[in-house]
Amino acid sequence: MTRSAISTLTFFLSLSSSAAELTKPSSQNTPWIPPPLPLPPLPSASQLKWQQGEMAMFLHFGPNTFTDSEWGSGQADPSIFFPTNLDPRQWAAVASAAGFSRLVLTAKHHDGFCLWPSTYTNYSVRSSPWRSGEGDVVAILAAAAREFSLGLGLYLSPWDRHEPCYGKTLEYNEYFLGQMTELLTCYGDIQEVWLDGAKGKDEKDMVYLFDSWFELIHQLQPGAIIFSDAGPDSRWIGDEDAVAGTTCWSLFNKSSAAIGDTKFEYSLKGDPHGHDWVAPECDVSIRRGWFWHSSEHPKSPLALLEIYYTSVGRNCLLILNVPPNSLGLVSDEDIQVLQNFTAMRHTIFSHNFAEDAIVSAGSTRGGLYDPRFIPSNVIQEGIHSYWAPEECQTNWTLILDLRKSVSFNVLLAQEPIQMGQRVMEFHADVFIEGEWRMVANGTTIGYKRLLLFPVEKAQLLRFVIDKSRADPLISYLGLYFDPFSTTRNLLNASRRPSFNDTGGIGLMRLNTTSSNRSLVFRSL
Ligand code: FUL
Repeated sequence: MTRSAISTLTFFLSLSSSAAELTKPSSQNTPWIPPPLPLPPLPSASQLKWQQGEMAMFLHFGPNTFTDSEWGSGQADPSIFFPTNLDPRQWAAVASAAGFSRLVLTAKHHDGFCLWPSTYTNYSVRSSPWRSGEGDVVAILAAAAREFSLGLGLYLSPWDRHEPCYGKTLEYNEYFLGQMTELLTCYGDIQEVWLDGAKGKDEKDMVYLFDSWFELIHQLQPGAIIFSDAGPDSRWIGDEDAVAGTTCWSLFNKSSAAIGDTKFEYSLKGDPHGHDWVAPECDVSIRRGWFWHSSEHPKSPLALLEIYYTSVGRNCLLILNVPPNSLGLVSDEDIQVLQNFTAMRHTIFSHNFAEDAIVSAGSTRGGLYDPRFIPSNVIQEGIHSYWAPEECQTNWTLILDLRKSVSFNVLLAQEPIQMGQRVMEFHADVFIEGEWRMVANGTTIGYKRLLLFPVEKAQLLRFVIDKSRADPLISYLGLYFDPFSTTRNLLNASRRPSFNDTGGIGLMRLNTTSSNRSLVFRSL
């Protein structure tokens, strides 16, 4: 060990925050220093709750499930919709067992067929033989979600290939908001409204009055997160593979984005100078297509684990599509894959090697007598306790003494995002053979950052924040062992071709200009 390494180590370990040091001496009546100022933009209470949910289950279900198609023409006879064993309770049970916090259903996909008996169209479950036209998939799912304490989200496709008034601005926007109102007033708490910008190449021009939609949604369901290419609450990351940018900010400028005209690089990374908090959401299907097809099979559990690292592990919410089959059930093979995926996450994340670490820091806001900002807060789970450095420091370092040498290959870091997303660059070193050796580095952290690296055996880990928008705050550091993944594929993970890149009608890019408070869409 070099002389400077020994002295650095001795210095940090002398700062370690053992329980004895945390008791404020009674003679010392110095008032506590308040928490640092939050750094805007900040997430709303709903955005915070949404992000802590981490994973949602997407359910693509409708006539396409029975016609073996992805983008239904809108002409399929409603009699085709006849799931003999439809059981949304089973969907909810599967989601709950696999650790999903929400269910998001395609209440209406592009074919225009409504899974609830909308009063504005005959193209719905009401015209199907399922339950003699008396059924309501949204209602049954809402009850199942409540039973399993899951949130409910709904996807109402703007593009409607059945509805005759599609293309007529006033009529269709009235129609759409009428349906939206039914969905947001008849089924209890709706936590997410999912909107996309997909539209077929030769489709009619259509002006969606997005601002009015957003206002109505927030008025009827103040706690709902609105997802679209451009927010306002969560944004598409720009691919359907759930591979977010290794740099991934929740900061964003809504005015720089438009629904149906995604700037992929901008959506993928977010914007460190963004004025809005628009958290990233990654959508991907467990199978190749979004709807169930008898010829398709689920991805492997390992592929899902990789997706978890590149989405949840990069500050995003993962919305994983698990399409019910034509019986109306999640297929056994999908359930098996989800069970193995869950077991893998459990194996990795149920043992944190840093759980009992002695933690020290270069500096601590308010000193070590004030328990609110002490280094050991980073081994308390969650984002509500955190370590804060003294103000005006540039040495932002935490050292974790694991008490014995252990093998690990995953680092989990979290920021208390309720205080703003701050960290711009960081790295982690292990102390091996008398020297600090870097094992991982990154740019953004956000709500959750997972870094996988070749297995290291060490007792000391040094976490250094190299660059930050303001004093960095760290709420959690964990060290884990992942026996399943190889770093080769993960370190290089980038965008893979998505379903809509390769087949079907293809996504049309739309050109957007602003007109008053609504967005105007024109075909390119
Ligand atoms: C896209 C749609 O075109 C796909 O069919 C699917 O619903 C996906 C989640 O969103 O925009």
